[in-house]
Amino acid sequence: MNVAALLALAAVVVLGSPVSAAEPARPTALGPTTVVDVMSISFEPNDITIAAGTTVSWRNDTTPDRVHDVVSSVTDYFLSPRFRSGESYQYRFTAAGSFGYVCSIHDVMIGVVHVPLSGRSEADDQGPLMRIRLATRALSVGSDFRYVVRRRDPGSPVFQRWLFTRAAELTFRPTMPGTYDFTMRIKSVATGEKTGTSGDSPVLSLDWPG
Ligand SMILES: [Cu+2]
Repeated sequence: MNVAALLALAAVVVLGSPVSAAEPARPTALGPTTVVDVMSISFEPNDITIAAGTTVSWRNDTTPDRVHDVVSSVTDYFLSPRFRSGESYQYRFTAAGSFGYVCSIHDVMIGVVHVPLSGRSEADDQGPLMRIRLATRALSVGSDFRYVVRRRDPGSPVFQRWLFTRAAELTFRPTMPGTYDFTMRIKSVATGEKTGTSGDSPVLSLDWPG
């Protein structure tokens, strides 16, 4: 490459940089972050509750250096490579549920991440309406996973399976006044595995009238 060509290339790079600098560094923002310390033989804390959209950063703090990983109890929901002291693994939890995980190298190392459902009760010109937010985004058409939502109506002792969906948000029109409860877990269509190793995700309760 001659000098003129190099200068032309340099000009393109320089001219291009203000444009790219104005764009986000990543296609999606990480949002809020919570740190879990990966110790010699434990995760600290090993039981956390976060809002959907939060990124968990598992930071390997072992001295002397010990290699660990982070493996979801549901196959392929999240899975880190092995990482050393000073390194971390990040995963953004976009959907509600209880997510158990383990270090596959040291099976006494276990943890869980709880992500509560959120929602609200409101009304429009057709009457009362409940909006239940399952996730910050819908699952893609090719995804092996589905959101499994259960509902307990006022006066009912049990939850009923309600919906099996990829959608991020549901709307529901209550037919009688009282408290409606909702829970969600995530199911793999291929393996039948479900998130929520210690029961359901935290219950969302909505009242009508609100
Ligand atoms: Cu480990």
